[in-house]
Amino acid sequence: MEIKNYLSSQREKVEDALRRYIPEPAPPFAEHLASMKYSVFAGGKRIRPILCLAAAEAVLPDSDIQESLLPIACALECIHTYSLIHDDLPAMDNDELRRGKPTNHVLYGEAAAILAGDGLLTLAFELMTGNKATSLSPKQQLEITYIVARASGSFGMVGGQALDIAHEHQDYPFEMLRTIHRSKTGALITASVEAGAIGAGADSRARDALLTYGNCIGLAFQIVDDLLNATSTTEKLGKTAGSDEAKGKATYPAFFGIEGTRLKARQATSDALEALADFSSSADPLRALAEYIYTRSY
Ligand code: GRG
Repeated sequence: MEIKNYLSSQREKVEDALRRYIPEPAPPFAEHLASMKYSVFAGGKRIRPILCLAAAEAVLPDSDIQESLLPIACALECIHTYSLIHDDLPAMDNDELRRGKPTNHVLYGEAAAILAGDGLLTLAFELMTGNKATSLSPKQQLEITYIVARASGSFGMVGGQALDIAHEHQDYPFEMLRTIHRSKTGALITASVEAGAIGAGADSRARDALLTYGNCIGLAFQIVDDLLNATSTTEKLGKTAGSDEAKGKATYPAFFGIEGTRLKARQATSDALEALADFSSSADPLRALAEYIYTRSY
C-alpha cells in the first residue's frame, strides 16, 4: 500500500474532526482556546490517532468503525499535544522550537502554555466519555478511558517524564532507559493501538496480538527518535537536534552506537510485523505504519 497517500488521507480525517471538536476561540475564553488550537494545528504527524483508527480497521474492515472512533483518536492527539507543550516549558526541556514553529510558551507566555496543556488533557477526557463517542458502548468508553488514563499518567507518560528528568546527566543501566522509553513514549502509542482494538470489539487473541504490535512499534518509535536526535538537523526535525546529548540524556545511540541502534529499531519493527501474522490484508495499514515509523526522517 502507498503509505504517503494513506497517511495524508487519514491525517485529513483526523484534522477535520479536531476542527469540529476543539471549540472556536470566542469570548471570554478566546485567548486560552487560541493557544490550545495553535499547538494542535502546528503540523503534527498524527501518528497516535492514525494508529488507533488503523487498529480498529484491522479488526473490523469495511465498517464505519473509524468514524465511531474519531473522538477517541482526537483525544489521543490532544493528550500528545499537551505533553509536547509541557515538555517544551522552561522548567522541563526549555525548547523554543516545535514542529518548526515557536513553542507555545514563546508565543503565549508560560502560564498560558501550562493552561493550554491542561485544557487539552481535560478535553481529551471529555471526548472519550462524552456524547460524541456514543457509537461506542458505555463499557467500551469506560475501558478505553481507563487504558488511556493509565498510559498517560504516573505509570505511563507522566511517570516516564519524571524519571527522564530525574536521571539527566547521570549514568544509569540500560534497564532504566527501557523503563523511561516504555513509559514516556511507548505507553501512549501502545494505548492508541489498544483503544482501536477495544473500540472495534477485538477478541482476546486479536487484542493480545495488537498489544504486542503496539509495544514493539512504541519501542521502535522511541529508538528512531533517539537516532534522529543524534543524526538529523534542527531544520529537518522542526525541533532542536542534538538536544539529548546536550542535556546528558541516556539514549539508544549512547548505549549501542548509531549502527547498533538502527539494528535495534529494525528488530523492534520486525517483531511488530510478526505480531500481525494472523491478520489478513485488513492489517496492511498497520504493517505500513510500522515500516513508516522505522524509516521516518522527522
Ligand atoms: C510533560 C507530562 C509530560 C510528558 C512529556 C512525550 C513527552 C513526555 C515528551 C516529549 C519529548 C520527546 C521529544 C519524546 C520523544 C518522542 C516523542 C513523543 C516525539 C514527538 O512525537 P511525534 O514525532 O510528534 O509524534 P508530532 O510533532 O509529529 O506530533
